[in-house]
Amino acid sequence: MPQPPSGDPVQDAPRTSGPQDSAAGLPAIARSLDMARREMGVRRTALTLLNVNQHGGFDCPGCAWPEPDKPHTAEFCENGAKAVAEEATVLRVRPEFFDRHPLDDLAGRSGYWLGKQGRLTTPMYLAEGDDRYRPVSWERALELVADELRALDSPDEAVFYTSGRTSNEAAFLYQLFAREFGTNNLPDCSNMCHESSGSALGETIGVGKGSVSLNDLHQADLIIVAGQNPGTNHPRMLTALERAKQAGARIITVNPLPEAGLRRFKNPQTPRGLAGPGTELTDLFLQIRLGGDQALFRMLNKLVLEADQGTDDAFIAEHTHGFEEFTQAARAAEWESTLRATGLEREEIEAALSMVLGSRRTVVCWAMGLTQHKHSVPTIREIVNLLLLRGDIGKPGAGVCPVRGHSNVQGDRTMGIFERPDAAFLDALEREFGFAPPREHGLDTVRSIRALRDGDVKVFFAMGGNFVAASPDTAVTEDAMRRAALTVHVSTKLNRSHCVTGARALILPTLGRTERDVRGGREQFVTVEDSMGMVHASRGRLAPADPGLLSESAIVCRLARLVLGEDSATPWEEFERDYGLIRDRVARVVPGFEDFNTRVAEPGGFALPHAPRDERRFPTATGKANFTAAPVEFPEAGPGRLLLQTLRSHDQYNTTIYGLDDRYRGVRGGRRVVLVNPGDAAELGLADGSYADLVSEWRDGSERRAPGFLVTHYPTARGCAAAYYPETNVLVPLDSTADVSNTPTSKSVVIRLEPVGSAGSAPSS
Ligand SMILES: Nc1nc2c(c(=O)[nH]1)N[C@H]1C(S)=C(S)[C@@H](COP(=O)(O)OP(=O)(O)OC[C@H]3O[C@@H](n4cnc5c(=O)[nH]c(N)nc54)[C@H](O)[C@@H]3O)O[C@H]1N2
Ligand SMILES: Nc1nc2c(c(=O)[nH]1)N[C@H]1C(S)=C(S)[C@@H](COP(=O)(O)OP(=O)(O)OC[C@H]3O[C@@H](n4cnc5c(=O)[nH]c(N)nc54)[C@H](O)[C@@H]3O)O[C@H]1N2
Ligand SMILES: [Mo]
Repeated sequence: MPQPPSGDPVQDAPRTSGPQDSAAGLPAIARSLDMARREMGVRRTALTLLNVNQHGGFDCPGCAWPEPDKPHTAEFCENGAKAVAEEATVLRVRPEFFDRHPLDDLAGRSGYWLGKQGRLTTPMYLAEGDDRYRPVSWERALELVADELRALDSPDEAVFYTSGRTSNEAAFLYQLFAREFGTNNLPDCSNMCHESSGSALGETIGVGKGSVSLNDLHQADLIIVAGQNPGTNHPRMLTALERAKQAGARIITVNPLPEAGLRRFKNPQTPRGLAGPGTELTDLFLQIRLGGDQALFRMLNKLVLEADQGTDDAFIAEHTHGFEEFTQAARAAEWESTLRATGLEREEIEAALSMVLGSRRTVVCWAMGLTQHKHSVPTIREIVNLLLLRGDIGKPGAGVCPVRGHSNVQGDRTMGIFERPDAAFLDALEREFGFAPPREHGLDTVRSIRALRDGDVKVFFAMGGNFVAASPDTAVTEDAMRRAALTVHVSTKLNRSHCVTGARALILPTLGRTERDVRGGREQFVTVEDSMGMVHASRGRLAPADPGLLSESAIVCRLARLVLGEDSATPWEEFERDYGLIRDRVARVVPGFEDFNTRVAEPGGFALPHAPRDERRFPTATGKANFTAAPVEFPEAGPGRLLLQTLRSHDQYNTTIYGLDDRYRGVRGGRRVVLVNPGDAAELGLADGSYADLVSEWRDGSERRAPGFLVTHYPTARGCAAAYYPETNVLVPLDSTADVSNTPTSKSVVIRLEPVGSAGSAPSS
């Protein structure tokens, strides 16, 4: 019988042994079955894992990587299995739990411990001045929220956050409710994630989404994977890379770290992968310095311009704008600063160039390594410049591939979860629902934190996620949250955001992806959109974690009726009983969803239109694909300092910690580890196995500290350290954000390391 971990604070005592050079294989299966069995027991494990990503089953709550046309019987990946086990656990958090654990006690627990207690079952209320959460009925809980919302001086004093697991149906209702209530304050996890991709792509190609399908990847000549660790975060992408390689593709990896999954993949679906050597994936590894990518791509662009027949002149003439200005900027690139920015050798960049020139179809994939820097938007635009030069957008086997995080983060945006909606979307809402939506832009994540801090926002409502742990500048964010009058979280699992609350707080437990959702006497299904713009159905198979749970859609419908009352002409009650009616409305509001209910009934679903991909049409301000020519930037840490990136271990899902190992990087039993290049460590006098505090230095002179990290010598790029998120979020200054997208710069924080204790012994703090 599964049990939650006993002791806490969990002993964080990491041991390290250096990076592995292959990913997946048998250990991946062993590890995921082990976790699944501990959370779910044996029978439930089998029932659940067989339904992941099957037609007629549920969409994996892990990542947003698309399903192949014909899913393998066990369309299986280690971290998908862990995500499912985390949700489908048989452990429960019942009202008595909160009696044994008053707020003070919960606030002292690790995120790992909180998450391992099991699924939330009952609405819980923390009254002002009370020391613990107490059970409340759904009616009372929603009345409490409604009373507080109605008492606000302005709808803009409320913020409605979304994490990216919310279904299309729930997301559509949620944004509709917020806008009928009167605000565009709809920040989401995307603000901290791929916002830079959306900003850069919207401006340059006219659509803020990727332009490739899975088949394009399979057909590419060259795939560049920059700033991404698919072995851990998108394991099924390795299968696609393997298939592309078998068809003759070459792969360039651009990363400060030698990530195991990108080196060699042992596909657990094939005998060769299970027992044999697996497939070598990367042909050229560019071990770049943090934030050096814009300089790298600018130099490649200059070299492409200079090469004989390097550019697709017909494409450039017919489809693009701004070529002359860009050419001037690119020709000015010089080697000295490029090599300093990238930390690469000239020969390495020339090797990449010859692979680019030898490819007729290039795909560039990226994730957080490119999106979470000050200059992320110009970096991604520079990638677009390369693809435009080569005519590599809007043809098979080529294009841009931002690889999304949360399983429906892209769909949530499509459904209108966005603080800066465009006028056409609001016009469509107005026509369909007969109300005047607010036109003024709302608050994104960082601006919401500032507004909470400054007392301008009083109600914080979250549809999923773990806002205080995922956001930057933990101390500032937690103080800001404590200033709210009411904080509300619709959640499946306990997390830090339930422990750092406004004067009053509510936990509203909800159904997960894996569970049957029966409303109006009928089994409902929901839909999601993957990273490549495919929309398909998701049907839970398990009995709900508790019979009293409401779906996210039901919660929104009931709350909307209470808050909006007679003022709303929207049929909230009908929507709650029949999700098909929600889809009918989506079909009339969101372009590309015509005949939504019919088309989503097809196995595998349907593809959303994408003008650049489908017809080489670029719906930008100029009507063409735009070259851009931003000045090249790159971060520099200064003497005695390092640049720190904050990233994921192999045993976590964002702020949800599955376990304390990071197998591929050789870290076990703990998370407070900082990976440092041996050359840097020698210069700084930091022995392998010693301990140090990480101190971030921000330009206003302020300092932030994360104490007690195990210093681990590791082959990361010179000058560039790495440590896990969310333990290091305390180091990311709230005001350190990307230009244009306002995304926190989680991948370049200037730090110094202050040695503590003696080598080999953990500090007492
Ligand atoms: N199992 C699991 N799956 C997940 C998640 C999870 O936490 N666990 N999270 C989901 C979410 S929300 C997201 S957004 C994705 C995240 O997926 P990733 O972006 O792969 O996640 P990170 O761990 O942040 O890894 C960043 C990668 O970029 C590299 N990198 C960092 N800075 C730079 C740089 O300046 N230049 C270059 N070229 N590389 C750099 C790092 O070394 C690392 O390999 O994964 C999703 N899937
Ligand atoms: N320093 C640093 N900070 C980062 C990042 C980084 O790389 N470095 N990455 C950023 C990125 S890419 C992202 S996407 C954000 C993530 O930010 P969030 O999406 O806010 O955080 P998660 O940890 O994914 O949220 C986990 C919680 O979601 C709830 N949950 C899980 N499934 C469901 C569901 O089906 N419904 C509901 N209602 N709730 C559910 C559970 O209660 C769980 O505790 O963090 C960002 N923060
Ligand atoms: Mo993300």
